[in-house]
Amino acid sequence: MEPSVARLLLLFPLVALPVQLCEIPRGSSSLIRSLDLKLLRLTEDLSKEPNPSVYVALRLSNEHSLEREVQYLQRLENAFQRTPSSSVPADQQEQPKTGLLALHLLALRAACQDMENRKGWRLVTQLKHQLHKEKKQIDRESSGRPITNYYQYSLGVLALCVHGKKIDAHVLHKLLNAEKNHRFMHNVKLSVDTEAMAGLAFACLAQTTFYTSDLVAEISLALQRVKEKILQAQTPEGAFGNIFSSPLAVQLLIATGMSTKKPECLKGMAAILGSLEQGQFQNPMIVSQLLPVLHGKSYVDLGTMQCQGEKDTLVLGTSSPSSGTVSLGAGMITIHLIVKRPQAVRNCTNRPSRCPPAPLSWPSWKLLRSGALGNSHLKCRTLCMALSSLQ
Ligand code: B12
Repeated sequence: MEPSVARLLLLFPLVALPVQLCEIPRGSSSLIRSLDLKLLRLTEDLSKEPNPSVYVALRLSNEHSLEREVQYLQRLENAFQRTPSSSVPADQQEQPKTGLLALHLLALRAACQDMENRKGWRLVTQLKHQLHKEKKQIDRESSGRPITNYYQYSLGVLALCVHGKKIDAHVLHKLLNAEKNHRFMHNVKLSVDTEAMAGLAFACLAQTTFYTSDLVAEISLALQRVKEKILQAQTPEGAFGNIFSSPLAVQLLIATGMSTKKPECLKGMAAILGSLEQGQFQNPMIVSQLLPVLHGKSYVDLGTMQCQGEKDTLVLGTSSPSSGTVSLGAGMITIHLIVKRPQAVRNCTNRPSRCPPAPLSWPSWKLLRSGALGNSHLKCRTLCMALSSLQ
């Protein structure tokens, strides 16, 4: 067979892809919006280091708070520049780790920043250099491990790929070999997160035109295998691996254009949404891996981001009625709390430190069962939680 035909056949599932993606069920829009707001609220917390992953998630969302996003990007840039100490000579400074550097580059792509300047070239060169060091370490180690881990190695490849940068074939071969030789482990178990991140890198690479047909064929086969391993890792409850690896796993399914009609996809999304409603997603890193999924996107979509015509409609605070909606299973109720004699609220707001933070999605059944809507002896704690979950 002609090499070009073989290449086309291997790429076919990807070419045919973005028609029907692994979608989320209709009627989840309030749940998605509350997750959007949850991440947006994180950007307000000046006591925490800004997280590039949170920024990427907000940028991949269908709704934005553009001014806040610009401010957060500025904070990210400042924090990133601070990483190496200015009191240490440049050649002795510790470089940011592969994963952090990669996430920073993903954030810059999510902002559609021009990389054709000294700052851009420096960052890209730095990441290429870092990946070379990782590759050398794999050669050196009998166990074939990189300096950080294969998750970060994959993030590095993905970041260069979405910026349209060509990556050294040797660097790619190390990742391909690791996938083939089942090296993506987390402790002693298969790391579905790492499989998914490597898969996202392969999905991006398979769309580029830099590489030889042999390498593209290897990449496409690796992508198919990763997808199969992820599907095989699905539990009877629907999670891929565990519930925390499921967001990245579904990103991978989205990136490979998996059909909505596939039961694996429907079951996976149902498990994710169920866990979300139960407030199981609390780790901001995982929440930021989940949000793109809820908008039907994956990190591979960063490669084609245009940053134009974005909806600047995400507003924090209680003033917007839609921000006060709480979803309950498949249906949805809207609760407007009107407190006429706000003694309990005064008690809460006078001592904000006593207000416990509400879990990510404080389920509305708790709100209802607590009697928050009819009980005149409403307790401070209940009201605080109810109000903060509605913000
Ligand atoms: C690699 C990895 C590890 C490595 C990290 C060190 C190394 N040599 O690379 C090791 C093996 C040590 C590890 C340990 C654990 N991990 Co881990 N880990 C990951 C993985 C696959 C990638 C993290 C990464 O490199 N990110 C890229 C860099 C740039 O981002 P980062 O924020 O700097 O990453 C750091 C943190 O993520 C931290 N870290 C790693 N695991 C965990 C877990 C928790 C709860 C926290 C707070 C931090 C943390 O270490 C990373 C490297 O410095 C993620 C998968 C994912 N989806 O994120 C799971 C993941 C984050 N880990 C998880 C878990 C459960 C654990 C352990 C509790 C496992 C255990 N039973 O011992 C421990 C806890 C470690 C801790 N710090 O508290 C869960 C977290 C689930 C949750 N509740 O949110 C994840 C999502 C995997 C999963 N699907 O279950 N982990």
